[in-house]
Amino acid sequence: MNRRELLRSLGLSAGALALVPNDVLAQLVKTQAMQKSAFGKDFLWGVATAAYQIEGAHNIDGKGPNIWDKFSHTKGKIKHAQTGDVSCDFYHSYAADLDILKSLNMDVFRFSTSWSRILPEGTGQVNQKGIDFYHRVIDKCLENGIQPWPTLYHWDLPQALQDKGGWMNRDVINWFTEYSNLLTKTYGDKVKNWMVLNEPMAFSGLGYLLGYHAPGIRGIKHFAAAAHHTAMCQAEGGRIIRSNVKDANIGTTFSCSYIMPWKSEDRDHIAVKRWDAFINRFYIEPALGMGYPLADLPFLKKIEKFIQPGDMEKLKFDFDFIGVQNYTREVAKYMWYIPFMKGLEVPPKKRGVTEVTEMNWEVYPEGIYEIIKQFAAYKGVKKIIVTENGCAFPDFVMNDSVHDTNRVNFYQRYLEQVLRAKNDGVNLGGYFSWTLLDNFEWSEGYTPRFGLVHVDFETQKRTIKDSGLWFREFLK
Ligand code: IFM
Repeated sequence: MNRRELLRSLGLSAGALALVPNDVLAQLVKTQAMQKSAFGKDFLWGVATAAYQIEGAHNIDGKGPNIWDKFSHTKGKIKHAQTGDVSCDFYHSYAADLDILKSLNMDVFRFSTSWSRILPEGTGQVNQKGIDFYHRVIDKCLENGIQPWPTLYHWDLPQALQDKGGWMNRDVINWFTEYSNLLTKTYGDKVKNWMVLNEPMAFSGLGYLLGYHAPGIRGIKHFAAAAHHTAMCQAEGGRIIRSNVKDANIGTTFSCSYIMPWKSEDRDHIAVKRWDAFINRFYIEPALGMGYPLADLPFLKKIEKFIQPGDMEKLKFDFDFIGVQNYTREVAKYMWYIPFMKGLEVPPKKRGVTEVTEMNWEVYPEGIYEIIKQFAAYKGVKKIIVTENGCAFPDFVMNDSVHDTNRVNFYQRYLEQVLRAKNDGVNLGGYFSWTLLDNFEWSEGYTPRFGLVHVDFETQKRTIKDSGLWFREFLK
């Protein structure tokens, strides 16, 4: 491929291409040679999204408040005091946005349903307007030839349930059962691909251990309770989908990162082991019947207090696929004085790494290869789908274009590594980019832009970025 062909395929102007450094250009040329066909004809391509991050419409048509509505309206919790009240207004613009998705030649729209839009109080009274909204989204996907892939829970617990203790209250298993039954019975005729939870470690760890995310609770005791009930719901959700949806393809997703030692010292390996048990192994192993990895996490023995007779059996579920969600790698260093973990993840800056995203996450494409291999090595994992991967960079609209060369480069390099894992024999079924639209990035507000499509939050104007155009060409 020569410069001119590259320019055409990326949708870049000659001026913009001239600004691209030579090594980046060489990589672009190399990865442009990568063909969609190399991934196989059944490999699925899609985008992933989440209700609270895109929908807006936070208090209309009967929706009840959720923990993110409350948290984002609490002073000091979100950068620049931003909220998801309006966000991308996907609630109103879903049809046009799904037309954009179709134009990018994607197969799959991964989205989550807002629990409190459907059950404003979390249980009991059903909000028909909420039910109707997801019917419209699903129907529009089907009309556009896109497969709808819902996730039952992506972090937005109804506030009414949080007022009763939320994930810390064992009753959440019954609440989640009611919600999951309602969803799968309502949409199960048209929707066959389902995911139970989005990144349980992220929402339980950030929300109930560190307090950095909603509902802003801190402490190991709270985390231990929330974590066990989350793991119980993970399996229970799988069983509910299985019993209500004929021919369902059922998965759940995990945030995960390949972890390397700071130096190759034994002590750093101890830190790696601990962090790996915590951020990568903690939720998948009970689902596979291996129990919690407490031998490597002695401080989490507290969880045993919440385990009732019969629970260990109920934690298991035979998922059809496992969703791997990867953004970066981690480097762990032993530090005896750090409570519980006896070590820390060393931030990229401290390691002299300069290639980072707006989230300050290191760009390390080999990490996705390693973590896919790690998850694929579990006996009992039948198939892996990359259900999220992406990056935030500052983007600027110029003449109706966004030349996000760094993001194009990111995707190409990560995809090369996904292909490498597939070529090694991993049963890899698909790749979903995070994400379609710039959106509300939780406590970081709207500054980190992850989308393939730029959103002007003042006007709601959409501009397909060069990365979106690259996918359009690649998937053609
Ligand atoms: O925006 C989040 C998403 O909600 C869950 N996975 C990681 C993304 C980027 O931080």
